[in-house]
Amino acid sequence: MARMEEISEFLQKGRARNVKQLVEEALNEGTEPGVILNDGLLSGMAVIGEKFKNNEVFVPEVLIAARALNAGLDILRPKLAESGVTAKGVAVIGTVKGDLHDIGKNIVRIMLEGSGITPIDLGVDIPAEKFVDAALENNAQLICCSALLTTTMGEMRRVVEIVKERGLQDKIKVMVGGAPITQSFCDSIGADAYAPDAATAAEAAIRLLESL
Ligand code: B1M
Repeated sequence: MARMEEISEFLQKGRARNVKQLVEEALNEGTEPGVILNDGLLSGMAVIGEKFKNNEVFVPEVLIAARALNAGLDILRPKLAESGVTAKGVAVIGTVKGDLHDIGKNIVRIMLEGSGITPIDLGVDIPAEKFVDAALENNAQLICCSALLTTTMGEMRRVVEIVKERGLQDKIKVMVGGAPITQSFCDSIGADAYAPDAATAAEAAIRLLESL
């Protein structure tokens, strides 16, 4: 257990090399990959997520912790696949059509991955149809749309409409976020969840997956 705490601590400090080494050592000692994932890597990322939400750490610290998370995940991924540990779900994520802002979207993606969800990152300037097509192609249960411009947030309405037009609303949930987005905008377009920040987005994503 001390080893898991060490992994969590080093991840929070963004010490990628130490995280990688400790994950290798834990595997060599026979620790289950799922335990390393949940009690080491994801528990460390959860602490960062909570601190980010409370303004105790900022974007650079999150990105550095994410690099350490990825260093550990690189070692763990093949072992997780072998041991049958499955992700909590799959989410396609992107910034909507006409919008090139991706810093916040990238942090949300990191937090989703840090919560055990597999993110499929579509990038920026993504038309509504592409979100839905990509969700179907990747068997995703969640579509995550980010927008930073008041002029582009309308594209999110179109995503929700297409999900409904194709009768997918019981299989695919839509979450929206980004600086101009509010809960009342989310309600007005009929999206399933709004989150004001990346840590809340990861919590909301888990709740949406559990609701399916
Ligand atoms: Co732009 N820009 N920008 N910009 N830019 C804003 C958004 C703006 C508010 C600045 C201003 O005028 N004060 C303004 C929008 C005004 C409006 O629409 N009301 C603006 C504008 C006007 C523009 C251009 C039109 C400027 C121009 O060319 N005349 C242009 C548009 C280009 C385009 O997209 N088509 C433009 C361009 C750019 C840059 C390329 C220079 C750069 C983007 C670089 C990049 O992203 N790779 C840029 C930047 C950096 C900003 C500001 C300064 C910072 C945005 C940011 O990254 N914040 C921004 C001003 C501001 O917000 N203070 C501004 C940090 C990031 C961590 O926060 O993205 O909010 P944020 O994400 C948060 C939450 O919102 C939430 O979680 C994140 C982490 O907690 N969240 C989600 C985000 N997505 C979520 C999804 C979820 C849930 C939560 O669920 C799915």
